[in-house]
Amino acid sequence: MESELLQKLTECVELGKINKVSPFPPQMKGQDGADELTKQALESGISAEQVLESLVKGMSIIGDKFSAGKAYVPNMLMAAKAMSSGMAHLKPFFNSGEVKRKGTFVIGTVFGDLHDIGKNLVAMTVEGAGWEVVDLGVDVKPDKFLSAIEKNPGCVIGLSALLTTTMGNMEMIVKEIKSKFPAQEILVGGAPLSQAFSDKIGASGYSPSPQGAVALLNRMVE
Ligand code: B1M
Repeated sequence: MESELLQKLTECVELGKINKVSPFPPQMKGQDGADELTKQALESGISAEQVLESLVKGMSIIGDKFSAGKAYVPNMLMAAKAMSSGMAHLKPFFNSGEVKRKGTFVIGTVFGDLHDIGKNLVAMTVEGAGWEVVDLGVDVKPDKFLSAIEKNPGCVIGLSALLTTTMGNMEMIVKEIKSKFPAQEILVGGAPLSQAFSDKIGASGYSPSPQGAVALLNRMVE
């Protein structure tokens, strides 16, 4: 029963089934979508981590299909919408309820890049770990990061990039920030990145996962 529900959840993300009233995909008309199934899974006692894993699995399947030419941009978009509808129910589970904040983390997806699911997951996890999070959204240009640093002295900056083509924009942002604020801490992450790339562009740290980002942040305030 549990695995059936989680499997259905993965399928909803893969096929872009947002909720019951969503007409897409036509073969799933009238069926529960990621919205309802995530709620049901959590209510039935399945852990938030397991639910998240099933949602991410759906994204990974659609990504592989896209790579193989078997799915298209609108399919990825619908999958992202389905995933976001599920993630909305997960948000409270990521919040530990801690009142005192450890610091401020300003995060954004670099300019030229519209992918926000991973960035949102990092934001949620960091917030749940007791940090104040300022989310600048997607397609964020250097100026916006610079003014966020001025508004939030002592903050840590987080940069996310999902495209190999926007890794260069990340480098440009790090360069601009460092030229104005040489001591600014900057964390970077995103699927195409690596520790070597992070070192090359002069970021303070790289993490492939939200949990790793939390560990790096906590180490900065220990
Ligand atoms: Co895009 N897309 N996409 N896409 N898309 C990828 C990334 C791609 C790998 C698909 C593929 O070819 N298999 C490919 C990139 C290839 C490359 O550059 N190497 C790709 C492409 C090519 C494109 C377009 C160019 C397609 C086109 O138009 N021809 C276009 C670009 C648009 C743009 O940004 N300018 C495009 C568009 C889109 C949509 C808008 C349709 C949609 C995004 C919607 C949205 O985000 N709201 C989309 C999607 C959904 C994907 C896939 C399928 C899923 C991405 C995702 O959400 N993954 C993706 C294929 C894939 O990943 N399998 C793909 C799930 C998410 C939880 O993981 O984002 O990796 P991820 O985040 C992880 C870690 O990376 C890390 O933690 C997260 C949680 O574990 N992390 C950090 C991320 N940021 C971090 C920051 C940190 C620390 C960790 O510290 C600061």
